Amino acid sequence: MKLAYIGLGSNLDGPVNQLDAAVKALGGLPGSRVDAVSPYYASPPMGPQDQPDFVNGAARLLTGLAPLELLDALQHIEQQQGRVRRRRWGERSLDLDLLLYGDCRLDNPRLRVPHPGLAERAFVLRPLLDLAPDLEVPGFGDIATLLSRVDTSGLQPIASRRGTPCLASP
Ligand code: 5RY
Ligand code: CA
Ligand code: CA
Repeated sequence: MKLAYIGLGSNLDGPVNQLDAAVKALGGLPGSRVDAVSPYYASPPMGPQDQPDFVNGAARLLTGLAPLELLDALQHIEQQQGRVRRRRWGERSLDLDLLLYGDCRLDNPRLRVPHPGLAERAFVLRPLLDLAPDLEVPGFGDIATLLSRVDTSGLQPIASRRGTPCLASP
């Protein structure tokens, strides 16, 4: 079993509900359980600005799935929740990113782990810090240092999911 961190994002079709539904779906994956879910944060879009603000969070999954099996499963959940591709870096109902997989580094044509954008994105780093304040990101360093280097001023905690990470019941 490995601990995987999944980035959750949405800016269409009820973002908070999209993230909640995705967490439920993650818990239903074979050989997997959701170990913790971060608070959610709203932030302005990075990349194209002419789209709604995003809601982002992260989930920690204890899983027996291999990285590419997990990627397939994440893409399946995105499709189940109606994701349609409109444009590069554009709006989407659900985006699930495999951010970290144990202490693994992977460089595969379909999958790079740690997620290549992770170190520049406050909306990824902040939920990771909430879940694991002592986290070491393989090849990048510790999570608190990474977060200290990015601008977090655009992040707004979502009232219904503020505070400490929610630990899953056994
Ligand atoms: C930059 C470019 C493209 C950052 C930059 C993307 C999200 C990026 C987003 C999200 C928020 C995208 C990828 N420089 N903005 N933009 N949340 N995804 N706030 O999940 F992330 S497209
Ligand atoms: Ca993605
Ligand atoms: Ca993403």
